[in-house]
Order: sequence, then C-alpha cells, then structure tokens
Amino acid sequence: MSQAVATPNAGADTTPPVTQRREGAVLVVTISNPPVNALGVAVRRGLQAAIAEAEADAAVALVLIHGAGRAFIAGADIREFGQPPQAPALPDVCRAIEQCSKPVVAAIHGPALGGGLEIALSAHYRLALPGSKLGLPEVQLGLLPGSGGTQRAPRLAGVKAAVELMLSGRHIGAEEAAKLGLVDRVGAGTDPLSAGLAYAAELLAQSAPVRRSCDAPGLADRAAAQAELDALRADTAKKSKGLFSPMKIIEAVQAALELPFDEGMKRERELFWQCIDSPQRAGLIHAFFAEREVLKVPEAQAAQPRPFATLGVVGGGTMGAGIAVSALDAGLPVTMVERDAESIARGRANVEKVYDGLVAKGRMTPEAKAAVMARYTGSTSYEALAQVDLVIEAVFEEMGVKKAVFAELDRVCKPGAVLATNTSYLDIDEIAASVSRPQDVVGLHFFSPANIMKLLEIVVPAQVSADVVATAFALAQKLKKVPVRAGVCDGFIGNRILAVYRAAADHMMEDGASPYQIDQALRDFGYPMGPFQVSDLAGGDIGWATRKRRAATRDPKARYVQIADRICERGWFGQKTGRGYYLYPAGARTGEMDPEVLAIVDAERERAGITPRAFSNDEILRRYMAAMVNEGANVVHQGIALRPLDVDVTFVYGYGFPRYRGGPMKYADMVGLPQILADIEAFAKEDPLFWKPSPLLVELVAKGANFASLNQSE
Ligand code: 3H9
Repeated sequence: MSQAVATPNAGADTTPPVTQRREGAVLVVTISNPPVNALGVAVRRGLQAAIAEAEADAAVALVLIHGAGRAFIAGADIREFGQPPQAPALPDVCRAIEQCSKPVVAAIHGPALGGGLEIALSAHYRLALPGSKLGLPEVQLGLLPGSGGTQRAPRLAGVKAAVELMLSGRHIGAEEAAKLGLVDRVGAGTDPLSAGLAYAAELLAQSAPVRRSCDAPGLADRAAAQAELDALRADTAKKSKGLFSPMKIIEAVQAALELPFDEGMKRERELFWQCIDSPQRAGLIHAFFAEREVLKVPEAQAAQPRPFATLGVVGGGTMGAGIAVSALDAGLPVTMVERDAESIARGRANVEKVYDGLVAKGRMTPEAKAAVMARYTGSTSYEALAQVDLVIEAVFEEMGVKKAVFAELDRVCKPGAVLATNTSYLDIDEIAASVSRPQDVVGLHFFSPANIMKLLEIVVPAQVSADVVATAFALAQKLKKVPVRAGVCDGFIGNRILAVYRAAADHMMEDGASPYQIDQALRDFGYPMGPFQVSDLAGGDIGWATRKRRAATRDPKARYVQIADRICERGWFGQKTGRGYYLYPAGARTGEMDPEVLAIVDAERERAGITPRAFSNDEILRRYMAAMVNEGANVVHQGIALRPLDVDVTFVYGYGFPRYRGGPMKYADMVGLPQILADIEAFAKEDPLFWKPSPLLVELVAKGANFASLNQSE
C-alpha cells in the first residue's frame, strides 16, 4: 500500500520511538511507536543504540525492553516491505540483543507478533502478562519469520510446536507460550514496566546469567526433531494449497536442524528474501491493509454509531437463521419473527441445528448451547420487535414481500431503530421510500451461510443517515464480519460483477470449453472451486429464478447462453438434487463429470450454430479475469464501490478469490492494466456488446496509472 515508509511519530511529536533511562542497575528501554510499536527503521536504530549503551555503561547490570501503549511490538513495519532496505536489518538488531553481555529481559503485554516475538526470543528472559498475544503470523503475509524466528523458536519449543505456530500464524496467550517454553514467566497485572522491573530485580538478586536462545537445547535429539519435521513437510506439501511460504518455513527449520546457528540465520535470510520477492507477498500485504481500509468510509468517520444491544430478525429460513446465529455468537439477544407457528418452529430449529452440529462434534457443550439459546426468542408477532435497536429483514427476495415487512416494521419499531434489509439484488431506495423513516433504512447483504461467511456488503441508499451506516459498520465488527460499503444497483458490488464474469464463463462453455475445464483452470488459479461447482453447491434453481425475473428486461441483442436453463429444466439443481453440471452419486459432495451434461452443451452449441473450438487454460483465465476486472472498474467508476480495494475485499471474502492474489483489482495491477485493456479490446472484436472497455480502465491506461492510485492509502 503506502509507498512512503511510515515515519514513526510523524507530525509535531519529535520524541524518538525508542528511549532509555536508568532505574538503578536496570536500563529500561521503552518502545513507543504508535499505534502498535512496529519495528520501523527508527525503532531498529533505537534498539541497537540502546544495546550499545548498555554495553558501554558499567553501571548497567540488566536491560529491560518493553512497549508503551497497547502492544509490546506487532512486528516488522509491514509498510516497509517492497521498499529499499535500510540498516540496521532486524536480524542484526536481534543478534545484537542476543549477544549482549548483560542479561536482557523482554516484558511482553498485548501483541508480540512476528519480528516483535523475534525480538523477545533474542532476549535472555521473557515475561508475558495476561492478555499478551504471541505469534509468528508472517505466513499470513506470504513471508516467514525472518529475524531468527525459524532458528530460535524450534530451539526453545521444539520443532513440532514451533512449526505449527509458524504455519498457522495463530496467536497464543501467555500461559500457552509458557507451556511451550517461549516465555519464562507469566506475570500479573497490566503494566509491563512494573512487572518487568520486579522480574529484573529477582534476576539481579539471583545473579542470573546471560542465557541465549541460540544455545537452547530444543533440537538436541536430532533424529526425533528430523522425524517431526519430515512429517510436517509431508503434511504441508498436501495442505499448503498453492501458497509459497509454508514450504519455505519448513526449509528454514531444516536449516536450523542441519547448520550451525549463524549459517542457519543466513539460510533463513535467503529464504525470507525469496518470499519478499514473491507476488504472493504483494497480494497478501495488499489484502492485510485493504481489510483495514474498508472500515474507513465517510459515514463511519463522520458519525457515531447508534447504540445497539438487541437485534431482531424477520424470517427464519436459511438466511435469517444464519444471521441469528451470527448475532447470538456475538453475544447479542435475538428476537426472530415469522408469520405463523409452523414457520417460527422451523426458524428455531434452523438456529438450533447449527449448535446441535457443534455439540455433536464436541465443539460446544450442551450447557453452552442452552446458554446461547436462552438469548433467542421466537415470535409470530411483529410487536415483539417494538423495543429492539436493530432489525434485519431476511424474507423472500421479492419487492412486494419486502415492502409488506417494512410496513410492519415502520408500524411497530421504536423511533431510531435501524431497519435493515438483507437483499441480494433489490432496489433498497425503493424499499426505503416505502416507509415513513427512510433515514433509518440500510442494506445488509449477508452471504450464505451467514454465520460462516465473512463478507457483509453494507448497502447505502440515498436517504440513509450517516449514523445508521456507522451503526451497520459497528454491527459488522461486532459480528466479526468484514464489511464493505456498496451503493445501490442491481447486485451491488459482488453479484453485479459476478453476473458479468459468470456470463463470460457461459460464453466460453458454449464456444468450446467444457464446464470441467473452466472449473479446473480456476482451481489452478487458486479458487477453492470453479464457477460451475459453485453453482451446483448454491443450487441451480436460484440463478434460474433470477434469469427468469430478468428475462423481460434483458437486451434482446445481448448474447444469452441457454445451457443452464436446459440443465435446470431437467430438475438438475446441483448437489441437493444429486446432479447439476456434475453428478453426485449417493449424496457425494465431490462431483463427477457427466457425459449427459456434455451432450446438452453440444446440442446447445449446435442449436446456436457454434462450431466449438479449443481453449487453453490461460485463455480461460484471461477472459474470466478481464470480465471481472472490467466490471470491477465500472463499479468503482460509478461510485458503487468507494475504491478498487473495496472490490478486492468483496471478492476475497465473499467469492473465494485467492487471498494471496490480493483481489481482482490488485491482480489486474500486477498483470498490468494495458494488458487487461488489450485483452478486452481483442475480445470486443467478437462481441462488442459484451466486451465494452470500462471508461475508468481506459482513463487509467491513458494516464499510465493503476487501480492502486485510487486507493487513498497507496
Ligand atoms: C514480520 O514481523 C517479519 C519479520 O519476521 C522479519 C522482518 C525482517 N506494520 O489491526 P489493527 C497498523 S512481518 C505496520 O486495526 P487491532 C494497521 O494497519 C509482521 N502497521 O488493530 C492499523 O493501521 P490504521 C508480523 C501495522 O488492534 C493499525 O496498526 N506481524 C502493523 O485490531 C492498527 O491495527 C503481523 O503480521 C505492522 N506490523 O490489531 C501483525 N500492524 O489504523 C500484524 C498493525 O492506519 N498486525 N499495523 O488502519 C496485526 O495482526 C494487528 O494489527 C494487531 C492489532 C493484532 C497487532
């Protein structure tokens, strides 16, 4: 993102980000680089200088490092990656700490992640307070721990635990870190300075010696360590799903097993640079910042959210129940309303089914389920929603039905209640205009299953007030969703773009590629499933209903592929009917190729007068992505998405786009916009109606700019 290296303490404050002062024989080193004490160049320089001072000052007997504010250290400054490196490098700072001739203590509170944990592991003694979050999450950025984490963590915690931490990137608490041998002491309280000073006093009283992690004995049983690593390597090869850095982590730990410490560090550095140079690093770091930038929308910056403590859900079908579960999981009380006793019983059963599944798998106790369900109320009367702060309507996707529900909500809900509609396509301005309080109406487009899928499109109709939008963003965060602001249009951001690239896939199918080849090409790209598998999973009848609804307004000159209709006419709706594009014998979830589907495709080609031609997987990908990016550009151009990064986050969290590619707009930037535009212009020769270059794409190419230039933070 930002091409500028973050300046610590930018602005009027000129306090250096690392300060030291003597407290008796202890040199207290304080890192203060808000918001999370990332290890930018000034922090690295400060730490190096502090260690030099400790060595030089005979009155210093021990060094205590701690973080000011809410973190110990959240890691390397991610904004520096991809920039020319500036000395000192973090591994050198870590080595200086470890080589210090006086004991160094790290007092950890809050996040101690990545390079932050590596600093702590280079210290000689570690204390962590409750609430600490320790981890080596570099894998999530396409990296490996590059400041000795791959060499020191296995020596302290053993291969298995260390590699598991590095491959999962998960954060662990102080207690678990102590069990693993990564910290020596779990302290009490919330102040790392006072806890650290008390620990330092103890160590000084015991004349505790310097004790270096590079000499720790975790790899002493070489054969056992190698056997553990071999098993992890085999597992990682199977599970790393196209990711680059997991195998590099294994290689780095192999070096820890085989090489003396300093040579292992060199090997780790080489592997780290391979990760830095990989496009996956660029994609994942883009995703990291984009996921945070999506929260920065004008309404949420201009207004405070309305308080919300209670939630109503209208509709107990799959969507309504999923939304209710999501809210119950977040600790909110939920009142669900359905039209009659039978429907509300079904609604309740749909909610309970989710928790019963967890209980059956041993992931929830029956008591915990009962406690959650105690917050659920079912009712057949709208009056039950009179006092709730926020209502989400999740009834049948039809304007008349939705308006009838909103009329009821308008009648019963208290003034100031937020009235949200969970629609995928419908015009929310029209819904808002039908009530007496359009300023309270907002769209919340959940994705199915709503308790699992992270994406939440927050659709902003013309008359909504800013605090309602801010409330929607606050709700999304409470529900642990990733919210994206969208404007009103048919399909909002995600489904609108989907309709276009899905049509491109249908065109390719009719022109000669099989659905199986198209799916394979997209799985090779990194999607967990191809578009035809997704259609079988979602149910072909859903798309069929939409196509029928749109039939009347479809441009008769636009190309329309009828293969999906032929399949649906046979009642083949995908997994739930045992066949769709694929065959699912005996309820199987993985489909098999279906020769009858291929025969239908052939017949449709013939009917349309098309002589099939061969497609390479590369061409399939180019067409699919060109269609997606072009419509993404239209969506940004028309203000439906605020920035290209909002399109990226939508696709990563709602449509299975591989996160390590950053999102479609980031991918387009990496391919180069002139290339994408040239593809579209070439395809337009066959079908100028479908392939119309987006004005935004044309403009950016003419200016030599990219999508990143429209993301304020880049
Ligand atoms: C590494 O360490 C490599 C080394 O092994 C080797 C090097 C040679 N840098 O998430 P939040 C910003 S790789 C720069 O909203 P929270 C973030 O963008 C690094 N900026 O807060 C946001 O900015 P803004 C390994 C960072 O409380 C603000 O801080 N470390 C960094 O929900 C607040 O963040 C990681 O991967 C950073 N490292 O969560 C940890 N971290 O306000 C990444 C955060 O402008 N960070 N920012 O939007 C996190 O997981 C979470 O931010 C954290 C706090 C848990 C720390």
